[in-house]
Amino acid sequence: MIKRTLKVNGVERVVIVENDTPLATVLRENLGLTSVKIGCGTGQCGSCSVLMDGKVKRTCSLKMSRVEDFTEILTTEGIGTPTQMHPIQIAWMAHGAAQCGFCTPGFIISTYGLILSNPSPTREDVRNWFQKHRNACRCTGYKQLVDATMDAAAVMRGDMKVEDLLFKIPEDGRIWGSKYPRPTAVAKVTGTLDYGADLGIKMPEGTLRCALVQAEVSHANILSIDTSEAEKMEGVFKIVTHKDIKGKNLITGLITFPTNKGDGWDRPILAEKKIFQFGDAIAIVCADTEKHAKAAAEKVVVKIEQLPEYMSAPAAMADDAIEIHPGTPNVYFEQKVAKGEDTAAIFDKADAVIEDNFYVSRQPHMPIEPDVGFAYMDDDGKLCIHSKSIGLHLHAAMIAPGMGIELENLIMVQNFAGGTFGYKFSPTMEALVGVACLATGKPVFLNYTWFQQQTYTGKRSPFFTTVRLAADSDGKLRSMETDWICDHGPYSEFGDLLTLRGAQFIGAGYDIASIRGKGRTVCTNHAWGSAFRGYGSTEVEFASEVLMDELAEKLNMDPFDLRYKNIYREGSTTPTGQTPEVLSLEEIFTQARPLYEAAKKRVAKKSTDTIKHGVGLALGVYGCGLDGPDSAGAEIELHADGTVTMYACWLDHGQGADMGVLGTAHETLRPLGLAPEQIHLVMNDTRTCPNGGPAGGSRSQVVIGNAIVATCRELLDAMRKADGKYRSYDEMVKENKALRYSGSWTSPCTECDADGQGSPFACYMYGLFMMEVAVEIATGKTSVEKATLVTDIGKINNRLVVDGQIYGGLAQGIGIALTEDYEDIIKHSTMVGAGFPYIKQIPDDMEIVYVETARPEGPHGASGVGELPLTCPHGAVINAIYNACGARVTHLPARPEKVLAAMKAKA
Ligand code: MCN
Ligand code: FES
Ligand code: FES
Repeated sequence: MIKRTLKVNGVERVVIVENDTPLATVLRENLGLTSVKIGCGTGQCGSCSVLMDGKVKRTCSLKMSRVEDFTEILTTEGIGTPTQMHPIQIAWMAHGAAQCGFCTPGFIISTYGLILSNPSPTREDVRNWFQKHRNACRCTGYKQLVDATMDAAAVMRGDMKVEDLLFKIPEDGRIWGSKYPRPTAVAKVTGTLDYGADLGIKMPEGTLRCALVQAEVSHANILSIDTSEAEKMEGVFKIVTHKDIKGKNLITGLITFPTNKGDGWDRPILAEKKIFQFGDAIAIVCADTEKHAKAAAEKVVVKIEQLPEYMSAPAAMADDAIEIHPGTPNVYFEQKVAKGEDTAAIFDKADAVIEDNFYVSRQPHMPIEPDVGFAYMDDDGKLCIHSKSIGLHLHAAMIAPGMGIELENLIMVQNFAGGTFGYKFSPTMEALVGVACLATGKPVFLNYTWFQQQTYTGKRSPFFTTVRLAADSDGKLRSMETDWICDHGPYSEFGDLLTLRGAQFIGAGYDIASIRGKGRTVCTNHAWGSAFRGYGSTEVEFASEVLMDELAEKLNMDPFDLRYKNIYREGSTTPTGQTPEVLSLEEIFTQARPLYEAAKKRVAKKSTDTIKHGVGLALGVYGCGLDGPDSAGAEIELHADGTVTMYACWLDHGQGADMGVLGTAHETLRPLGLAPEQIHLVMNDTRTCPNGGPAGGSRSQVVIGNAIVATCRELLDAMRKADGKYRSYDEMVKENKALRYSGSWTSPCTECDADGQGSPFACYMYGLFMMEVAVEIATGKTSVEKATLVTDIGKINNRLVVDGQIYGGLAQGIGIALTEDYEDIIKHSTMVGAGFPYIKQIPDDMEIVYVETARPEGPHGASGVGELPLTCPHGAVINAIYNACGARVTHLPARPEKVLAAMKAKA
């Protein structure tokens, strides 16, 4: 134990702590300064940054023994408060720089340190600073952070007025389509928003801290689990194993297609007989402190019989591979696509045929915030689980039978989430904390380390895709043949749905009358496949978009012209035979053409013998919704002061669900003339909010948005008088009118059939990506210098949000193209090891052009946006590399050695 006196945010504070406790933990747990976030925990993300004696320092691995007495420490709480914000915080809000907000306090402190040392930084100075201090952000693509820093510095120098950064409501009162800052922005920029780990440490006394006993191999039979030594360890309350679970001890994917050879009940909550992947949870140690829980977890002895580990689809498909789930073949689902005439005769007669095979890798989601959650029994005897879930009602149904609890006795709540990017479409720890709470009868709290986040949550499922295209000599596409394999890891949940995406999105955006193909879902022992932004489109559009460039070369056409010739026009249908809901690709290409011509000139001018520059294109299309009829509900209540409350489950990864609800409701309720702050939000709690469905498939703005419109209209209809004016609250009460209304919406869609044909989505998102790259000839090292997206996401609800969605998605596209992977379980278990893109890997020069075509089925004309920017940006990067240096990389990521090898192969 040591005593330290620290000068924290201007006040002397005494702490008595263990000398190996990290400063971050002391600031959070002893001093309650939870703006200091623990992300990676190993010095790689900057979310725990504070100023120490004026210098930016990461505190997660700084032991208290190394912190001197009277060190001056400044945290975000000490910079500004919600009622008195600092210009940096105001600038962060004005630029929409806090999405999930988890990295925000660390960035704000870092920015403060920068401006202290350099009051007039250039954009490059800012970028260098964030790079040097390892300030990592997974949501924003960094551009808005630099914009915010530049404005904050200008205000601090006196070159700009702080008022210029404050949002002003326009005269017509409309916030739809504006840059209104999201409702959670103030709490995010002041570090006062409580995430799961912040709530966890503030749980009542007696809350048990959990540590997992996890598999250290990827495939094995379990022979025995011995907890006897561990049970004797200090502070241990109980060690929960499969024996303590009252239910089926399985998580189900719920919806399994009828032709799926598995039944979907294949993921144990706690492993009993088999280990299916590295990290599988075997036991949960519940103890008084996290330290005690972890120490005891080390003492649990698990005896295993090692089985062959099938770490990729081809390995699991080999003739001699054993069934990973005995009784279910490793290839457990097939999806065909058959559109129009048979392809064989067309290919025989085609002027040009091109074929290639492609691999899109096991991209890790890498939110800065590791997975976290807790559970308790409430006073009504219901089990309440709080987590990062982006599908509360869905997850409740997936885990309740496994835990052995009736659905009506389970309440699910979403904590504010520090990014998920789709991994939380699958339940992760919900059932673990649930069974631990049921088995101990105590509140329990489980906080993953970043290593656990990386090794034991779902990943993007790698796809092996072969595409053949047949075209006329003038470039008109005639036919397409496809074959795709989805490596879905050991757990089947949604694997069939993901495989269907191959039928829906290979070749999307182009009018191809004849298509034949087949996809397969394969069980392997690598990380289980969970949703990842772009879900299927990222995996397969890469193949068709790179092949389009190969075809253009064969036909001696410009890749832009080849694409333009084939885009959806009057009479076109999608690969599933659906008529596109709007025809905006023509306009997108028209707007993109001059930008492309300018880019071609730019790269030609810049190329030298040692660094070659190139420009590449790729078309991205994705649907908004769950396949077929997709529904959501919402509720609204009118209050005595004339304000209203919207109740909605629009789950927030960090994308801006709060803004989504507010913007959509405010626009619909405009006849009432409410100010935005007169619309209160109650969100993301199954006890208080109706089922809005999961926040996947970029569906919320469209599907929940429409439910919100319907709900608000119910209220408006009830309030409207014969003369067209609206009743006050008092008049409503006097006339005995209800004060609470609900509404819902279901998309007018049909699911795809066995041939992959149908009209699965009411609204689509469209975009043409253009990437400009520089490739070092000696090393193959590629950097993206400019990213452009010309896009149609329908009418825009909030400009800060959609800009941020797009910059952030583009950054993840650059990541998957060049560096990101989770293949080597150990090497890729850290942010740096897995190729996390820091600011210098992402260009500051990002340009977005919006073509806002109103969607007939979209609320106020909006479509979705979330996944569009990650449909095919990587295709454009890869095409740009080829344009620069002739290296054709078809298997991602295009790390330098791969680019170099491709250059050599070409030579
Ligand atoms: N929006 C808008 N105007 C439009 C369309 C959308 O202003 N025309 C806004 C919406 O109000 C919402 C946001 O854009 O705030 C995204 O809307 P939408 O595309 O409907 O997507 P969801 O709200 O359903 O969000 C999910 C989507 C998905 S599937 C993933 S994965 C994802 C994403 O959004 N993960 C994210 N964006 C993310 N952003 C962050 N910061 N973190 C994640 O984990
Ligand atoms: Fe400290 Fe990541 S650098 S939590
Ligand atoms: Fe930076 Fe989410 S806003 S990590």
